[in-house]
Amino acid sequence: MTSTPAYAKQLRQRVLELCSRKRTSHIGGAFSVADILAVLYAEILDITADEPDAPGRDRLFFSKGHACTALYAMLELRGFFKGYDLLEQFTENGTYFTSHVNHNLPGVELSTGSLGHALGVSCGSALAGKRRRQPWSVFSILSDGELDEGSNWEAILFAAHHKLDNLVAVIDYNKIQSFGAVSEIMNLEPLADKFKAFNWEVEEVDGHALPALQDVFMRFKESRNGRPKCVIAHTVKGKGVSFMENDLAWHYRSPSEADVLKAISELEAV
Ligand SMILES: Cc1ncc(C[n+]2csc(CCOP(=O)(O)OP(=O)(O)O)c2C)c(N)n1
Ligand SMILES: [Mg+2]
Repeated sequence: MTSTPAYAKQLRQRVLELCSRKRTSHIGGAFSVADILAVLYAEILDITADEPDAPGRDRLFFSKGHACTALYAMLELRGFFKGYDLLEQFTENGTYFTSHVNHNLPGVELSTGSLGHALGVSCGSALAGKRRRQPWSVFSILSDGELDEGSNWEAILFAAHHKLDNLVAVIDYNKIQSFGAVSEIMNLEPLADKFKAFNWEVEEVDGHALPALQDVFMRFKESRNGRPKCVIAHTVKGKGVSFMENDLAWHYRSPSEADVLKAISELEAV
């Protein structure tokens, strides 16, 4: 069986390959969320490639749809894309592997890319689960920049009102959005206090510490205490490749051949 660290490493390698081969962007945000996805798919979510639409599955909504390469790579590693050639088809006309997340693909709950929408849909899914007395959980992965969207705060209010304790929001808090630092463009702090004031249970965690992620995800998944949960995952945009880390340029830039060689050697050394 593949270990969680191996998933995280293979995921980053595949993201690098996809972004460089197809000259696409958003590698920084794909790398910041890589460890979160690896832990969720390897250790937490009750989802199987054999039956991606199983009624009793856990639901994962990936709101930061621009970082689609991370989700696609993870689903591919978990066997969801048998019969597809992700590398060949990614961004090509007429395929479902669009450059923002596409729900026509197996294992994908919702098309995303227009930021600020998945948490509201996650609330609907969680509410449906509770009303039907279903045991499954809903995870919703958001970027920090997209918390500027007012629709999220409406969903945050709604989730607490409806006691959606089967909902876990995960914030990929990499401190950078498309045109600069989150703190300069629209400061979120004190972020944990904001969620607490909205009556959510909140924990902050190093978003690259796999055991810590596993621990909080598992506890939050199992807890049914009447409160929605938020994991604020402190991450690094571009995590894993030194010259991409904390550099805004890698929100847009696609890696050249020389960048790829350098990046591969760093990723292999882990
Ligand atoms: C509603 C909406 N407005 C604008 C954009 C353009 N856009 C793409 S990514 C992005 C922000 C990127 O920063 P962040 O949300 O923090 O994502 P991450 O750092 O995780 O890549 C924006 C504004 C969009 N996708 N959706
Ligand atoms: Mg960000």
